[in-house]
Amino acid sequence: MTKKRILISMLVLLLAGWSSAATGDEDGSRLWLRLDPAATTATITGVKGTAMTELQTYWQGGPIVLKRQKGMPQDGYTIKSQGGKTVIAASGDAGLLYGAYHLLRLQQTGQPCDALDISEQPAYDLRILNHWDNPNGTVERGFAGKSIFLNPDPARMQMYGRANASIGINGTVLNNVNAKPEALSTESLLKAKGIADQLRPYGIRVYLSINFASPMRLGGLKTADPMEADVVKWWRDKVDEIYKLIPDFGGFLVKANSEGEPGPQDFGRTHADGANMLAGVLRPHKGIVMWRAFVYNPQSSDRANQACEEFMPFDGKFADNVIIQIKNGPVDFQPREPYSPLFTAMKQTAMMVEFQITQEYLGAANHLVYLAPMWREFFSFVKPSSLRAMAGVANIGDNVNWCGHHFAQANWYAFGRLAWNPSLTSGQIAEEWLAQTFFAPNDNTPQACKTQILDVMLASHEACVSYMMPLGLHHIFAGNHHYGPEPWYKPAGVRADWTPPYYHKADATGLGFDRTLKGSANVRQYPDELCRLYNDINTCPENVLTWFHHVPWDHKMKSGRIFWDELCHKYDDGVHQARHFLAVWDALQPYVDGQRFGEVQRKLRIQARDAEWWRDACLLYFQTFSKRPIPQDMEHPVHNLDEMMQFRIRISNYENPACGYTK
Ligand code: GCW
Repeated sequence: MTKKRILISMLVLLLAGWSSAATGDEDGSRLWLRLDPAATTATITGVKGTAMTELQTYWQGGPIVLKRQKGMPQDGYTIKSQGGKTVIAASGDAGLLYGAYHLLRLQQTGQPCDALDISEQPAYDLRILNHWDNPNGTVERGFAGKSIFLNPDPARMQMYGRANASIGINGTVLNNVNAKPEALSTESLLKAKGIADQLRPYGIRVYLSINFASPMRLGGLKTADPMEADVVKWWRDKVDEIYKLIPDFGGFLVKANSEGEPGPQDFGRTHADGANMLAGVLRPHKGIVMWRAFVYNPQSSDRANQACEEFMPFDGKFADNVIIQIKNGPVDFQPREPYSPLFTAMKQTAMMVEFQITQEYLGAANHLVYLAPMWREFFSFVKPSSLRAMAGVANIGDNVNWCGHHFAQANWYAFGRLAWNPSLTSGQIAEEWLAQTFFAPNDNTPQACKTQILDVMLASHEACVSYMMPLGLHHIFAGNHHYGPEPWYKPAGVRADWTPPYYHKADATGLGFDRTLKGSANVRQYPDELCRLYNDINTCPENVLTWFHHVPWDHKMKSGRIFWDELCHKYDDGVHQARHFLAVWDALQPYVDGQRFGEVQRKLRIQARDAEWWRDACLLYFQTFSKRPIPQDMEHPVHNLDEMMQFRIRISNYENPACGYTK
């Protein structure tokens, strides 16, 4: 080859490389941390550790000093520009790490980094992910593949550590709350130790879910009665074994006497007896017990009443290292629920909220539903300062993109950011996530496109509520997989509180669950002012109307429409919004890499079809009770009810719904 030809072919190669870097496909595996290693290593001095390594690798600015400073709040940090340097100060390694990620976030979102005077501290000391991962690698309500902890891959664990640390998450429960006794076998503990060792550099402690009957089923004892000395001894020995392996082990998460899981009530003891016994053996090691309030039995006339009924008698009776972990709503992670009244009823008990990041009831990993607005809604009722901690049920699996849907990563991100600071707005969080995940500071995406996709995120939760369960409807999902609509589902032999008719109570007079003082009196569990508000059909907010009332089909709504017409319009609005989301995304094609663009587009198409499926199935079914026409001024169903009732979702494994509704 002549010199000239060599030069030309080099140029061609260079250009090819350059163009694929500019438009190159991305698989989403880097999450929001799409930082490229810095070309030259910046001068980072001071405390050595993960903060220093991260900055040395990714920081593209001037010199940084990492400084330990006594007396600062746990995990808090300051970042100050001083004499040409940036000084990050914190009392410990975790604070320095959070400060480092703060700085990297500024860099990645293109913000000025030269005159900084930042001071941060988290709202909660405990910011914890709950993984519902099973020992065989499946993930309950997981839609992103298998458990990342099955065969923990070091590179993946490192990325998991970095991602969590970058948003302030500092704890992880490694296994499902439906826990197998084997979770505490020596073999499992050794595995947990391996994971703990990999996550420690990122300030993350590990916790385990336990099976309350472990002393019997693993230890061979005759009982698991928390008042029996040999049971207490079994737990003490087990806990000692754990702390020998994992000196900074966080503690236990417990689902007891719920949905068939064993608990202290099986031995004639109370939740307080059970929780306090475990708290006692963990206390010398500074471990905690997170005891879940998600308990209900099939006999009750209103499942929404039960957490208060079961837990109020024990308010003030739990040990100080027990935290009661309460789902945000009184039933179960529905698209919209009022807040769980236990949060305002309990006065002398440490509480934490459990949000569900994985979209069990929100379209799995197929629908774009940004959850920050839903969580912020919870905080408009429950004061953040009344809580001790925050937990989120993870949406993470071994899929290349971690969460199954590129936009589901935003929910992991938002959970961490809100656990750090629950008063951040949904918009702020979405904007910074989008900037890091999709748009580089100097890219050429038109501002209008950026604003539109931000608006899609912000509207997505309400849209999903509209096309699935507007106006306070809840739990009208298909049995088991909870993906599509099945408001008619009521097979013989299934307990009533697992079937939709228990919740919607559709009949010739109207729709909804009467939880007023004349009904199940659930309203009484709320503070007086809210009780009055919810109890009266004319003052009850319409977005929870059928949650609290059996609403007559002709009830006059604020819009002037009758309830039936309003319901129809809500469903239809939801469908139109879902289609609009797709249109907004399509306009982004020139500005997003091909792989992620295509993957998101495919999911948005599923979402738009599913929205139609929801609308048609629910309206046609409820119409058999309302006997009223679909209003003329909206789109009419394009399916038939029989077709909808016969339709079975085509998924071999319901925990991984590959596709939504298609004919
Ligand atoms: O929402 C229900 C889920 C179960 C889950 C349970 C719980 C882990 O359908 O899959 O079990 O709640 O939170 O314990």
